[in-house]
Amino acid sequence: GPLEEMSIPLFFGFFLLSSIQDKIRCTSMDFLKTLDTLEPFKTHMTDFTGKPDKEVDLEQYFKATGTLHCTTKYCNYGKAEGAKEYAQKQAVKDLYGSTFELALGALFVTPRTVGARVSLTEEQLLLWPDDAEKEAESSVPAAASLPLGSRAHITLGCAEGVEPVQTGLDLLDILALQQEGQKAELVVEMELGSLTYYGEGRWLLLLREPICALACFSSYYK
Ligand code: ACK
Repeated sequence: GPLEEMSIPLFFGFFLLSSIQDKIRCTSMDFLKTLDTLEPFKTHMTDFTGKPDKEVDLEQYFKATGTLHCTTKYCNYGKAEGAKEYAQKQAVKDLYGSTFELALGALFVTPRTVGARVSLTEEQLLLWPDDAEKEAESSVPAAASLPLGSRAHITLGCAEGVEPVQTGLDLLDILALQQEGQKAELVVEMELGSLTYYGEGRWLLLLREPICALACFSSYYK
């Protein structure tokens, strides 16, 4: 009945504890600030501006998107495909409210989004829907051939007019290029790690030291 549908949230996910949210926001800002000053980034600035000789301030370019989290299942209050089944999964019920250590292995930037890649553990993958990658196929054709959990991310910011769902698609797009073995156009060593350019404004920073973030598996209702 309608009451039952009401109890399904907008989405399930890992919600970062507030102290680590601040730390990650700072790291992300530092990264954007540094990226903005790098010659190789400036060379490809038109990916972001669309016009030559125009500068972009990445810190202003991306708008914050609220509380930092890693979505496991977007449910849209039960209207999304597989939402009810997910809410009833044993692992979801058993692990609801538990705290996990998320490993953030990379940061990535595109003209649409900035985000962090999350590398899920075996246990965390129990909470990952089987079709999360396949669902992205219409946007990223190679998505279904990527390993389970490839889409796991934290949205750190979106360009004007871009929805946060885009961040996971941008990540899959970059991982698909990596899998195809497309030679990266460029690699720059930074203090935080090595930065790779994949063309069309797509940059991925592989962190030298992954960021470990405590997060609570829970759900969000607007
Ligand atoms: O940044 P995100 O992972 O992208 O967190 C938000 C959250 O749900 C609330 O909007 C994500 N989201 C929105 N629509 C979808 C969708 N169709 N598939 C997967 N995730 C989605 C969004």
